[in-house]
Amino acid sequence: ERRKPLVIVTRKLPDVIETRMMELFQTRLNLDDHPMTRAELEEAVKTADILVPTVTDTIDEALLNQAGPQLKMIANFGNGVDHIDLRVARNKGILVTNTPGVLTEDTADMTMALILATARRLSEGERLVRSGQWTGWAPTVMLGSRLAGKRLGIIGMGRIGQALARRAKAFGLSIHYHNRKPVHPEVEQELDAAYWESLDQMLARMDIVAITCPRTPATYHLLNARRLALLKPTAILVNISRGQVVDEATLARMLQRREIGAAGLDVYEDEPNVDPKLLKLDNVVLLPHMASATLEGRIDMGEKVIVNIKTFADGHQPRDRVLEMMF
Ligand code: 8YV
Repeated sequence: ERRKPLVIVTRKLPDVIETRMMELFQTRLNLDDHPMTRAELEEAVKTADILVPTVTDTIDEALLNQAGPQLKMIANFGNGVDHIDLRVARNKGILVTNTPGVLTEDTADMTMALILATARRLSEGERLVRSGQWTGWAPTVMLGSRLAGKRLGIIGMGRIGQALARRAKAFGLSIHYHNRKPVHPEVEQELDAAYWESLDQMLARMDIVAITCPRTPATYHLLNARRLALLKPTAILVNISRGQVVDEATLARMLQRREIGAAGLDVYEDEPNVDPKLLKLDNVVLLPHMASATLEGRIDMGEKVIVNIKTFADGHQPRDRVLEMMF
């Protein structure tokens, strides 16, 4: 029998996943779930055959240069792979996989939740009740804006963007999107979605903008100061992608000056640090990177990681292989 690969998992995963991994592989877990230190990560890449990192692990060139020749695979627990230097991994012959598909619906749910929460001032209303300052119903207090009839612009029409479009349609929003290329005409028709080749033109005309694209070299600060200034002063911006897609400091300043209506954010440029200006604003809804966080989703993600590792260990090409050119 072939030697079982040594798999090092950087964070605590659901128990069922850890148990299954222990059965299948020689597995080293992180039971108390502290974010791995740089020294621990260095040790991991020197000894593991297969590393299972998450978004909290920076797998950069310097780290990969410390990797031993036994490291053959990085089976990421998560979709986004912006924390992994794909070019260096490829040059070193290290296969990278991710977990697409299984977190689509949960993440789209949370995107819709952020749209609702910002448009209808959900967090603000709850803060009012909890503060004890609520003086009772009044006709012109806590007025939000109606979703039905408004325009939603989706940046990145992949799985999550499409799942969001389906939900948003049911709320009466008209669907617009910007993507590197239009989606299949049948999908476009089903979603009733209008393609904007020009992101700038789309931004200027939307009531709500949702960011659902991956963080790649091409999307870093895609919403920079110039593009944020194109938004209507009443616009709502929602981001469940990666913080680095938006210039966070500029966004915070513009929200403070009411040059942008509201923002719903699940991700930040320098997690877990959040621009302190944002914390003081009432027109923002702030979540701690939890858009995919359901128990079912985490188990599905773990199962996907296991299938990817097993496929690779059996000498086959895993379906969720991530290629640098995909980004
Ligand atoms: C994960 C995510 O929680 O998959 C992603 O890209 O941002 C989240 O769903 C996290 O990345 C796990 O590594």
